Amino acid sequence: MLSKNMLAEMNEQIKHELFSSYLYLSMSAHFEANNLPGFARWMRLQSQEELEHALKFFDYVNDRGGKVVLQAIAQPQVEFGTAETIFEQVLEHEQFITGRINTLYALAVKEADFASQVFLNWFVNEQVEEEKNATGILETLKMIGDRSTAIYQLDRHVGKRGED
Ligand code: OFO
Repeated sequence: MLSKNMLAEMNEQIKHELFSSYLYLSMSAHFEANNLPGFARWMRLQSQEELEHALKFFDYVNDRGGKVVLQAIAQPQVEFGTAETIFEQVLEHEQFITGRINTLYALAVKEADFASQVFLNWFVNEQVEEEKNATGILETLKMIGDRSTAIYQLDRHVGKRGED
């Protein structure tokens, strides 16, 4: 059985994961509208991954005898800037999510909730990946600057996500 505090934090995390999914889908829509289909696809896949993250928490709460209570999800941003500023935002958002996972983990340690620690280990590793991926693309975008041919090529490259 999850503690009252842990249940509240996990329900809160479901909201954050769903918002992540919503945010990245909005970024995908932006890239679609700006003729960058590779980035649009990358964001769409990212959005789907975030939905899976939310469902991992959803299932775990149920497995531990808790009740999932879904919360309101804010409207995501609609207007975005350049690809570089978008990936800056992605990295910032993922750093925020890492902070959230750390908060949950710290609570699990404080409560000697070993099952939640094991469950959260997957997310600790995932956040290392998430930050690494966002940083990698952001660094490339910084190198490219506003050279449109290079942005076009990078768009084709990131659009191959999941194909290897
Ligand atoms: Fe992007 O890792 Fe979940 O939120």
